Amino acid sequence: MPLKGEYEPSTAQFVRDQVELYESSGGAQGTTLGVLVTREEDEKLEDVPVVILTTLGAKSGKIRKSPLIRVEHDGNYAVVASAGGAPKHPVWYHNAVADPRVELQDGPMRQDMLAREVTGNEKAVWWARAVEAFPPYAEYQRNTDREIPVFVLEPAAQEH
Ligand code: F42
Repeated sequence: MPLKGEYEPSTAQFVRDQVELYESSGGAQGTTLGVLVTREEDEKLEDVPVVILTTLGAKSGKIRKSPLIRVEHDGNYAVVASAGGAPKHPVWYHNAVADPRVELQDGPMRQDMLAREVTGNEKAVWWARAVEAFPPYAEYQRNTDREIPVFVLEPAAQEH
């Protein structure tokens, strides 16, 4: 069931713009993040796939949309609350904790998901997948004492 509420764009212009391009193109444009990535000592510019996470504002009740790196495995996804390794969690983290009902847009596909913060071995497995998709995550974690949270998103129909 799609989340209901008034959309409140991000306070960050590049984020607003990417969400706008992603959604207005039906997931055909704005679906990557150009980033310098080092893999096995080889550094090159990659267009890393991006998804759009929609959450309900934990305080405002408004619809919030965050472009995040696409980390997918067997139809489930992980989203990483890295905020570039900042000392504080991104605000959308608190939204997903307060209400696990989220929407995920991956290219043209949009689905209702349930977000579950993962820990321990399950987190380690997804963290490895996330770093494979976006190696800078490893550096972000090295550069902050904050433990960067990971949510696993499962299709809402599979409610346990
Ligand atoms: N951020 C990540 O954390 N991980 C990623 O993998 C990632 C990839 C990525 C790719 C492309 C791109 O363009 C951006 C990317 N980002 C990534 C950045 C991401 O999209 C977010 O901008 C970033 O994580 C910061 O999220 P934020 O939720 O802290 O955004 C701020 C700027 C923001 O919008 N703040 C709003 C404001 O008005 O200040 C509030 C937003 C909000 O949700 N408010 C809640 C409400 O109730 O409405 C309050 C919740 C509460 O409890 O305080």
